[in-house]
This record gives sequence, C-alpha cells and structure tokens, in this order.
Amino acid sequence: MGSSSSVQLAMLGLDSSGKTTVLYYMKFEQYTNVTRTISYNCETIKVKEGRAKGMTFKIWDVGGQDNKRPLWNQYTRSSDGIIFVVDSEDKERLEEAKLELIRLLKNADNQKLPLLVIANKQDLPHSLPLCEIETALGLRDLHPGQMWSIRGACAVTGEGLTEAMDAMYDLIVKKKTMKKRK
Ligand code: G3D
Ligand code: MG
Repeated sequence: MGSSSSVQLAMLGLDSSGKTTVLYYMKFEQYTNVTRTISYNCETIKVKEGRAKGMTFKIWDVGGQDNKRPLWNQYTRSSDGIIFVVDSEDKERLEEAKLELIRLLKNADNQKLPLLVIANKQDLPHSLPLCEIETALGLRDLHPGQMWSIRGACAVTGEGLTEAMDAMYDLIVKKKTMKKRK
C-alpha cells in the first residue's frame, strides 16, 4: 500500500465504550472531553507514526445506542475495515457487545472486512485482560474467513492507539495481498 493511500474505517461498538474519545485522541493527539454522540462523527486522520505513517484514515464514529445499531451496516458498506471498541471494565455489557458483534458479522459483506477490536479503558483498575475479552467476545469462533486482531488501549492517555492502528494496517495489507493472489 502506498504511503499516500487513504482508507475508510467504520468505528462501532456499544455507547460509552469510548469511540469518540478514541477518534479525537487520534485526530488531536491529546485527550478531548467529548459529548454524547447523537448520530455520528467523521474525521480524516493523517497517521504520523507507526507502520501506517503517511496514510490517511477516514474514520466514521457511529452512535452506539441500541436504536442506532441497525444503521451500522450503512457505514460498513463503504468501509475498508471495522474498528469495534469495547469498554474493558464493563463486564456486564461484554455479552451485549458480543451479540452486537455477531449480528454485525452475520452480514456476509462485513465478514470480508478486517476487524480490529480495541479493548479500551485498559487504565481502569478492574479492566479485563485482552485474553479474557477475546474469549468473552468469542473472537476465535468468528467466521473462518474473518480477519481480526485485538489490541488494548486507553483513549485518555492515547496508550496503545498507534499499535492498534498498526494492527489495522497489517490486516488491510494482508487482505490486499490475498486478493491479488486470487
Ligand atoms: P462513545 O463515543 O463510545 O459513546 P465516549 O464513548 O468517547 O463518549 O466515552 C464515554 C466515557 O468514557 C467518557 O467519560 C470518556 O471520557 C470515557 N473514556 C473513554 N475512553 C476511556 C479510557 O480509555 N479510559 C477511561 N478511564 N475512560 C475513558 P464521561 O465521564 O464523559 O462519560
Ligand atoms: Mg460517541
């Protein structure tokens, strides 16, 4: 992928998982106090570090309240990848997050998109480790063709976000290479 490439990503997940905070940390490289997302936010982010350096990510951050979730497919339709954000401390809602992820990935078109799970809020004292979130979301049981990665992050300090976008970049490159071989 050329360093001037542009990719479009849909950032989804339950409300309050930290999607908008992640988006604005990536945009402004600092914590931004955000308000509740009513419909969506969209930002174009030029990556300054990591393997995706020089690339442009256009990220759609879509409201995660339950009445907004049916709209998710409208955003994934034109995307090159899906970022699914979860709150690593909210154990009660991990099951709900799993069900929404399964529902999203029932759509055959979405199975073709690389999936990056961001286990956000890793700074919180009772946050679950990545391996437990991986299990709780059933990532290993996804459709066999589904490409996925999981990374931990904290959208308040920005920790882990570069590595997360590196992982997304790697999946997109892998996908492109596989397509070319076919
Ligand atoms: P959403 O867009 O997914 O709905 P928001 O989520 O970005 O609006 O974040 C919801 C709340 O979680 C916000 O707090 C935000 O500051 C907080 N948050 C986001 N990411 C992190 C993180 O990594 N660690 C911690 N500790 N908090 C985080 P408020 O208090 O404004 O509701
Ligand atoms: Mg939001």
